[in-house]
Amino acid sequence: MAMAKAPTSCGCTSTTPQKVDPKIQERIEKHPCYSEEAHHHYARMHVAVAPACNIQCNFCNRKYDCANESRPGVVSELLTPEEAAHKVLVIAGKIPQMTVLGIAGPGDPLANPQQTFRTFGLVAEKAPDIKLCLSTNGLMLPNYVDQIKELNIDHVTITINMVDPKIGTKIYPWVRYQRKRWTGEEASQLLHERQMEGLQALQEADILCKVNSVMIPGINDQHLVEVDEAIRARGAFLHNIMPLISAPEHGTYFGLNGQRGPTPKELKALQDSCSGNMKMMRHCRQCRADAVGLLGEDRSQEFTKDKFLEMTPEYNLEKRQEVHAHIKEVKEAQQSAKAERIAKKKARGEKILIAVATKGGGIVNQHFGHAKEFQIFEVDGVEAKFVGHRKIDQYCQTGYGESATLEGIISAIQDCKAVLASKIGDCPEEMLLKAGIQPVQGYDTIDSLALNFYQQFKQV
Ligand code: CLF
Ligand code: SF4
Repeated sequence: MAMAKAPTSCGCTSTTPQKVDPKIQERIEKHPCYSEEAHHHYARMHVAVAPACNIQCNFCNRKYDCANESRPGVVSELLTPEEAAHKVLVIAGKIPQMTVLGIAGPGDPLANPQQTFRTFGLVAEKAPDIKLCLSTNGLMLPNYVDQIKELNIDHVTITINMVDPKIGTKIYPWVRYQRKRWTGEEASQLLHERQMEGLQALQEADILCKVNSVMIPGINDQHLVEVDEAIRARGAFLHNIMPLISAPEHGTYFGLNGQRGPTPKELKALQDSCSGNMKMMRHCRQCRADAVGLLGEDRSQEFTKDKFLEMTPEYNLEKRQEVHAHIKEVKEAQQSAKAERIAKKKARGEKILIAVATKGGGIVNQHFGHAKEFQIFEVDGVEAKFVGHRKIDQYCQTGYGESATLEGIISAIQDCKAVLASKIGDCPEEMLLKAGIQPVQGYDTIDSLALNFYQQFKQV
């Protein structure tokens, strides 16, 4: 997708709209980015087919993937549309819960329209149950909304970091449009107008649109409230405010000039002030342009070009539908258990945070030492609500844990009262207890283990 190279894993909380029209619910229920609930069960994949970009963002270094949806410093292997379609069919067979194909770079997909649309066309023809998703900086969007609609691309993300061109001059040094290089306020004015026009056109075409914004402290942080209002007024379905990730080694203008990213607290405060009664995405992981798997996992290394080109596609629609039907059953059972509990209990207690090691499915099913992130749940005795994630270094890499790594992990979850994992070793158990975090081992639904812990916690 096309966004500036900057931000990264947002440590955000996530919310799918409280009340969503059932028809829209159907359109998002298997999309892990558009539905927080779906992200526990369904995976997405990206194919890196779009190398060129038509703007410059101050948080981007062109040596790496588009930072609008990627972690800075990540480089993806470029694919042709045919290679990309082959990869999609391979992964659709191996990971049947993969329901969405996104094109998000490494440059801007709409600055590479032939490659982007050819890839989507090939996949639509061979794997009709896979949702198509596109992410762009928006400059060329108005030109392509008809083609997007024709190809049934139902999810489009635009990265919008400003609606005031004066602020834009601090983010975008130039824009290339109609064979001309635009600079200064004119460049940001043009980008802004094209983004708004594109957003409006998506709404008129009934295509679901998410807006990503990179939060840049001191530049657009306060201004993003205005951006939020402007995009919602034009029909954006979801707003994803991501933190700028900026370091000198990324070689970006911001990185080299000491521009800092927001703290998790600043990010959350801004997300809260924008959330109102609308949808705010808080479960974004700022993926790579070749990401594969659940949002919280990265399986891209299993499917590098040398590997997937040797694999035979085993796409099987019937088998995929069976897997999806099973996921639906599991989700429904978890939802009805939750509804039952909510109906029984009236008073909600004090809220506490709990860290969870999970490989997805709404289950505590991962060893403490294997986790690369913890999902964070806010528990009040009635429900356990997903509120974000914390990336960590994996404790157990070679069969043994590193004590320096453990210290880092504990400091990342020090505001949590407990950590839930399917197994926790003696050493981390001891250190967690010392830090005042209760280690809880079990293999069950997150809801069930989190609420059991809450009861014990309140009794102490
Ligand atoms: Fe990919 Fe983006 Fe589509 Fe999702 S990602 S193109 S909407 S399928 Fe998702 Fe990744 Fe965040 Fe993007 S977690 S960076 S929001
Ligand atoms: Fe980089 Fe272009 Fe993406 Fe901006 S839109 S982050 S310049 S690739």
